[in-house]
Amino acid sequence: MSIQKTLGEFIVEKQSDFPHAKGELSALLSAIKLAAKIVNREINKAGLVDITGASGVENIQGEQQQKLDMYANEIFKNALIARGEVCGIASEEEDNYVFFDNKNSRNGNYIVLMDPLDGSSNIDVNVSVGTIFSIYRRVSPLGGPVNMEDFLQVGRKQVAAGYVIYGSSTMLVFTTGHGVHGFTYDPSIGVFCLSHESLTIPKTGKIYSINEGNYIKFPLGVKKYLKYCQEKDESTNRPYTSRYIGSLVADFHRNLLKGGIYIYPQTAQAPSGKLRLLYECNPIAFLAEQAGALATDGYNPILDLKPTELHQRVPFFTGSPEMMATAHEFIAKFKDE
Ligand code: P6P
Repeated sequence: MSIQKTLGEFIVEKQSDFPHAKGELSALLSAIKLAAKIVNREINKAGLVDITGASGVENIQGEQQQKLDMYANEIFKNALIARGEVCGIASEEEDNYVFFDNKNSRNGNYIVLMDPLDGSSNIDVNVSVGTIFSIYRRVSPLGGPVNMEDFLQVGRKQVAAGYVIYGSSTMLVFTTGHGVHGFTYDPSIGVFCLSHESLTIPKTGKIYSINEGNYIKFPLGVKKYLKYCQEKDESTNRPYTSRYIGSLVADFHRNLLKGGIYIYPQTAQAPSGKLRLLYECNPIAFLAEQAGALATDGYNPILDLKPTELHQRVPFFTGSPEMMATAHEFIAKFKDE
């Protein structure tokens, strides 16, 4: 029986892949690994203890904060503070960025942006949810406070990014710019084991993921692309299959493995779409490009967009390159209608 490589062993083995890191990025990823195990434990018993459901508090997005959202935020924040490599974080659950102002952390070289529990409205109905994280080197002077410039870096500057998916099994999927690698959690021994090395998305697929309930509000090009997906044409394997569970991490992960496209477009009411650039779209886009997929706002690569504010939203298209090319053609063709 072969013993799979653990995440810890993999990080040590790939140490030379981490730019500048003298083991710091490795320690940072280990902190994320620890926090993921703790959050996983709480999610797996969420139905048993009073930790599901809304907390009665709204976050800056004006969304009902779920208790597990806040719990996950604290767990990841504390795990990162404890390690000293991180000098500050930004989070969907925090109105502003947080400076880790202690002697241990203020010399940290890295900042982390995260969505601690994405898709959390699914928790109460036992549907997969996820954590998304994005890691940059700080640009502010070492030893001093972090500032907004640290957090508004363009996505291409990320040194690492990943997600944890709490699903039928719990997986941690990450990249440091040298491919995308997936680790499946084995709770019987408490370790993440390498299960998907060098993940690469199929060039095309048969799955499209979008909330079709918003159809009448979509731009014409998106509507035309959806009709294209639904038409019968055996030569291009259509009609495609619609799969959308309202959890970006789960929808992206499935499409990464099977091929597909995920779309959260702008609408007249939400001209910038819904998903947040810094801690949802940028990390997923880094993973996407590392896995041979594309990630755009319908026109430009997500990773090239210059952020202007912490919680800004962008339209988000990501998936198999051939499906993305076709979607872009429809969007370009009907962009002025
Ligand atoms: P809707 C979850 O709130 C999220 O940010 C993504 O995980 C998910 O894909 C999307 O929003 C779902 O949004 O409007 O379709 O419910």
